[in-house]
Amino acid sequence: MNERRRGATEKPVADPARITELIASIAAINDTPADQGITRIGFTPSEKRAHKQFSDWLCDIGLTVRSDEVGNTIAEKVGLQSLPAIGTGSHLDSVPGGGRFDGIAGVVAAVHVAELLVRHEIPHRHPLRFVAFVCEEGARFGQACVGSKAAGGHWSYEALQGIRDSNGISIADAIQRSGGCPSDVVRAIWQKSDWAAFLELHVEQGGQLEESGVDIGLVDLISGSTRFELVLEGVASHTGSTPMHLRADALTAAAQVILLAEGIANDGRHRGTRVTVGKVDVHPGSITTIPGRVSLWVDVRDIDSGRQRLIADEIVRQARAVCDARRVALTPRLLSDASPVVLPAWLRDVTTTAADQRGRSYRVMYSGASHDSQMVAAVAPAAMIFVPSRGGLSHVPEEWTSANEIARGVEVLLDSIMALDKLGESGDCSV
Ligand code: HGY
Ligand code: MN
Ligand code: MN
Repeated sequence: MNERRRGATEKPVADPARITELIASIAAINDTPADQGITRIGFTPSEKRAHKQFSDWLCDIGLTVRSDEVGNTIAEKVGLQSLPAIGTGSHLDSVPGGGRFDGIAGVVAAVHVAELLVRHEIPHRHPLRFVAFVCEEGARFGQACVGSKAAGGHWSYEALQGIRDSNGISIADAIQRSGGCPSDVVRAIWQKSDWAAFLELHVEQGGQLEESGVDIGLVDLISGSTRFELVLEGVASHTGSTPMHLRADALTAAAQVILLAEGIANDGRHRGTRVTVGKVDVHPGSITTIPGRVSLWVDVRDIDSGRQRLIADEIVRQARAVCDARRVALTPRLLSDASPVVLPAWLRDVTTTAADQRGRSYRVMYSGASHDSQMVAAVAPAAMIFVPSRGGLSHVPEEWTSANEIARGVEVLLDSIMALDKLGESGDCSV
C-alpha cells in the first residue's frame, strides 16, 4: 500500500496494485470461461461468493458487515458522532459474458477507500457505509437494480413475486433461495434520516471521457429506461408447401418492427433517445418451418422521461400496424420502467472540488446507463464519479479501465467523502 506521500497533496494515495488485486479476485468468480468474459448473474452462487469476498475484505479491517432482507451487503465503519451515514458502493453481478469493471470498479473503490481510511487512521464524524447491491443488471429479470430498488423503497413483496426469469423463477423465489427474506422487503428500505449521502464510482460505459482525454466524469443525470417484451404470433407452417401470399410469418414481422424501432430513435427530433432490441426468441427455430412465434425484448433509454414513455408507446403503436398488415397477433408486456434521475448539484459540487484539488480534469455529463444510485437517490442524496472506459465498450469481455484510472477516481471518492464528513462541522447545516 502506498504510504501517504508527504508534501504534495497531504492526502492518502490510492494504490493501483491493490486495485488490480481486488479486481482480479472478483473477476476470478466467474461462471464463464475467462476468455469469454464475466458471467455472474444476480442471485446465483457466484454473485453470493463475490459478496462473501467483499464482506471478508471489510471484516478483515474491522468493519461490521450485515446482509439485508434482499441480499445487499452493507459494511459500516463507526464514526465519532451519531450522524446520518455517508455511503459508497455499487454492484457485483454482471451481464452474461460481460466485463470485469461494470459495478465491480465501484465496489473495489469502496473497499480501497475503507482500507485507506483504516491504514491512515483518518478520523471521521459520520458513520461510513460500504455497499454491494444485488442483481443490478436487468439481464435475468428484465428489471434493473433489484437490490438498490429495495433500498430506495421501490418494491412490494407482491411485485417481487410477479416478475419471473426465463425459467419461471420469480425475483422473490430467487431472493429466498439466495438466503434473503422477500416478504420483509420493506425492512430493506433506507430511512432518509439515516443517510447523509451516497456516492458511486462507476466505469463510464461510453467513450466521452476517453475521447476528450478527461480523467473524471461527474454525473448530473442518470438516464431512465422503459423495457418491454413484444410477442408476435403468426402461423407456423411448412416452408416448402406454404406460398408466400398465404403466410403469417412472425419473424419477418419482427424484423420490420426492429427496424421501425431503430428508425424512431434515429429521428432527429429524438436526440438523446436510445432504442435497442438486444434479445430475440424465434419459435420453433427450424430451418424448414415458418416462424410462428417471436419474442422481442426492447430497451428504451432516455434522459427525458416524457419522451422515453412516448417513444415506447410509439414503438408499440407502429408495431401493431405492422402486425395487423401481416395477420400477426401482437402482445406487448411491460418489464420495467424507471425514470431518469437528476442528481443534486450541491453534492456534485463536492465531487467537483475534490477532483479539482487533486488536479484531475473532469466534465459534467449524463449517464446513458442506469445505476444503483438512481434507485437510492429517492432516500439518499446521490453522486456518481465516472472513470474512462477504453473504446467506450461495456457489457462485453473487452470492457477495460486501467488501475491508474480507477485509482484517480478512488482519490476523488475518498476526498469527497472526507469533505462531506466535515460539512456542518463548523455548526452550519450538518450533512
Ligand atoms: O443496463 C444498464 O444500464 C446497467 O449497466 N445496468
Ligand atoms: Mn453497472
Ligand atoms: Mn451493467
